[in-house]
Amino acid sequence: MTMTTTAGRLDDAELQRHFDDRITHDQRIEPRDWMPEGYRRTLVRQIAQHAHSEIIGMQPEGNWLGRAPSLRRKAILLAKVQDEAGHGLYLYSAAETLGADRAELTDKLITRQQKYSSIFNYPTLTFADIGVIGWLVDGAAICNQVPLCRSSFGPYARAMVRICKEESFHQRQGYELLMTMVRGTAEQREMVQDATNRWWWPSLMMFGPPDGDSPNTQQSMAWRIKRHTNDELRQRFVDMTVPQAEALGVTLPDPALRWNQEREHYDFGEPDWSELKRVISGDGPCNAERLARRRAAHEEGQWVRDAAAAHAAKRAAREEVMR
Ligand code: BYC
Repeated sequence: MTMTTTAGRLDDAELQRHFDDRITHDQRIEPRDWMPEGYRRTLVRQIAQHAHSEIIGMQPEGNWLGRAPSLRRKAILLAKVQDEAGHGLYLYSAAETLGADRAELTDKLITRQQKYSSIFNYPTLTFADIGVIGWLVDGAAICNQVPLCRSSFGPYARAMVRICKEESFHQRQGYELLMTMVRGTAEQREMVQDATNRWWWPSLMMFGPPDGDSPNTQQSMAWRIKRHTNDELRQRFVDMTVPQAEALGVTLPDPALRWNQEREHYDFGEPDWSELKRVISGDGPCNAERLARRRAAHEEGQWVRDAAAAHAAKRAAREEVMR
């Protein structure tokens, strides 16, 4: 492939050199810049998965919107779920700047050709789950996503800045809800502990497989799409979360968890990686339910898409007549 610039025609090797140089100097790659096909594919894969996760992520929390214990809690939860819809939309837009088509991405999600985060395949059994999702799931999301604000692809990095600001409100609302519950009755404290027990390991799995089993990390780090490996971010999350658990007075369900003076990090146990594989491959507790719901919502929205297309066609025809 060649590309014509003001300086003349550049061949593939020169384009690649120019791209590598920009990555090395931490300059952003923008949609109209030349980029290797693998870089584009990797970004579409990661951004689409991320967008799908935000959209599917509305379901476990949406489950509690009609049963929130007070108007205040309902308003907070509603705002959070709406933010997630917004995050999905920014991210689909970022994927579109790479030439992806949003309708196709949705189709790939509902036909299981693309993934979404494993974490959203677990059920939300009590209202304490809403607090624990904010604390642990959004806490993990922040750890993972703050470095993505420095990702090498401009539209993705810029979308992440706004998303991270909202994620930090999500994390705070979860922690505040849990603080309120642990100051309540013994039964409420038990609910918080039970939810923590169920969400801890799936939250650690959000960061992906261990580095040795992560086929994409090395190349994504070289392209500066990812800034840290899965294990580095998982460690950062554990270090950040243990003192928060202590402040809440809950126990994290890992007997191996202890401060390692030499490493100056917490040691922790090994998540059940076979469970992550199962959940990613479609066999988690709620995979079928989540996808069926998404598929139904997509089908129910068909008339809106048809109406918008008909309106656009009418307008175009009217403009044609006026010309
Ligand atoms: N779940 O080589 P690896 C949120 C897949 S939204 C499912 O390490 P990579 C929130 C991986 O895709 C949360 N799949 O991959 C929303 C790959 O498969 P493919 C989502 C997983 O991309 C609402 C294969 O396993 N966050 O926080 O280098 C409410 C090998 O993995 C998972 C993002 O999407 C998993 N947990 O690293 C509240 C952040 N882990 O694609 C909260 C952006 C791995 O080769 N994404 N896989 O078929 C990332 O940072 C990276 O894509 C990952 C994986 C760290 C997730």
